[in-house]
Amino acid sequence: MVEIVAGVSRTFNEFLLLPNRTTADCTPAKVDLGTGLVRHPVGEAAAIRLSVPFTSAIMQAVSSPRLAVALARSGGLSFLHHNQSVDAQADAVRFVKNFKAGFVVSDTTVRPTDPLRRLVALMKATGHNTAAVTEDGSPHGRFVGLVTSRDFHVDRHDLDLPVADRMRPADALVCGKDGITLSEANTLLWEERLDCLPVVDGAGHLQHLVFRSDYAEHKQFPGAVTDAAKRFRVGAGVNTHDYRERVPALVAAGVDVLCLDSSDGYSDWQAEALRWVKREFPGVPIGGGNVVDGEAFRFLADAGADFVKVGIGGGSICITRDQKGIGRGQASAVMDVAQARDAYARSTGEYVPICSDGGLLHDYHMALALAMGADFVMMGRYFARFDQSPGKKVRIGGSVFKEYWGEGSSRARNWQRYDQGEDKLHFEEGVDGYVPYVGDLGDALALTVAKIKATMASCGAATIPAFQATARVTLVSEQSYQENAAAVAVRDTADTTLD
Ligand code: RVP
Repeated sequence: MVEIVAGVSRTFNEFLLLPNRTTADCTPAKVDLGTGLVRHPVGEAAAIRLSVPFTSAIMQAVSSPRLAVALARSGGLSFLHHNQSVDAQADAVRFVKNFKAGFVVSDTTVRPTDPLRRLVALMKATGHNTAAVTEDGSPHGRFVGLVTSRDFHVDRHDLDLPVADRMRPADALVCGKDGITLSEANTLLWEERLDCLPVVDGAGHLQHLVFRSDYAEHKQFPGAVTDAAKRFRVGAGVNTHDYRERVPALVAAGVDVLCLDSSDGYSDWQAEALRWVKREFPGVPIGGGNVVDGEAFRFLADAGADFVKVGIGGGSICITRDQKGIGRGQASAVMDVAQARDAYARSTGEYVPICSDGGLLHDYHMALALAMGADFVMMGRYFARFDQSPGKKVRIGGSVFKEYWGEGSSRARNWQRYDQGEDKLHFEEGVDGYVPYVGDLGDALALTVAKIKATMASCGAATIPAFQATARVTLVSEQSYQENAAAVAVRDTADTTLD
């Protein structure tokens, strides 16, 4: 006889937060969105913490190395997708780990013998006014000098002259030694009144350039998520098929945290993969999922999961519920799993964070997910809208969009994830579409963070654990839901009219 689980399966749209008393010291500026990413003893801090509770989805259309850098810089973390070869994913991890904020590899580089004409063309192509001069014209060639657009004038100088005639030679320049920290480089820039500091290794080869004009940007991201060596942290998705090859390569590339990625994580395959990783790489945290109830949470936590992802069928591009009839309203799933996490913490002394994954359409949904017990959230659609996501920008009817497709769509051809081995009949669990283009990740995330801090201040909570402990939510009636939808429609029409 089928069991009917008690309670209705509810989504975030059905709830609103009630304000609690806001004490004088609970201002948005004092709200701390820091959160633990991985399993830790109750009462202690997690080995990896995020400054803001946001991770980007394990998806081709979302988590590129470029987005991973931007998100870690803003205080969150990306999980680079595994729908690519082991080597390509390891390279992506390496890109993020080797990325040195403020240190750029020269993209405007010439030989001393090149004519100024070539330099002018290159500057036009890259849009940069400072060029490195190296012996062979490569970004890491032997450093010979610097030349900027102030060193010559297209009307005053013969453009057939060699660059060497107008450049400032290396021996007349202040250079940094390879290994210099960003703060040491910035000190040199200011003390020596430089616009650009070339960083050169012991053999005289150019490594990076540090620009004064980037100084403000380096100072802007105090919450960046970095490891002990100040490198950005990055995660990677793995599957239950090729983890024995994939995980060692990702670990060798320097990955900080792994996550098993499956639309249904309550399986013996996940438990086996978790145990294998814990045995072979005990120092590398790994999450599991996705699940939608407490029973599945305990199963993965017992198998060693360092965090558990919650959500089946709620993703904006997901059609798993239509195709397989499997899933649960995200609000109900998060609340159920959060209860199991707390019970697990009480009985074992181990806190295993949970992540609400998918279906967060509005910023207030993120606040609801945290209030209902999520330690952090994972989002696809939200991040796919930014400059840093890999999808192409397209113009449709006067508006700009970015491509966004599900990992279960035929475009992603991620059959490994859904293939059950024997059965070669495939069906799609995701769709291929567009999301409105928004611009820079850092700018948009700052606005989202401001909104969530304001919500938490209204609810009288200055930290995520306090929010989880004291938040009160109410169910909205169908009537009030309709009224709100009507108000939103009026506002959206007004926005359009203003355009
Ligand atoms: P959203 O943020 O609502 O776009 O959802 C992203 C989540 O959707 C992912 O983290 C993943 O769990 C799920 N997903 C990704 N692809 C598909 C699919 O093709 N069905 N679903």
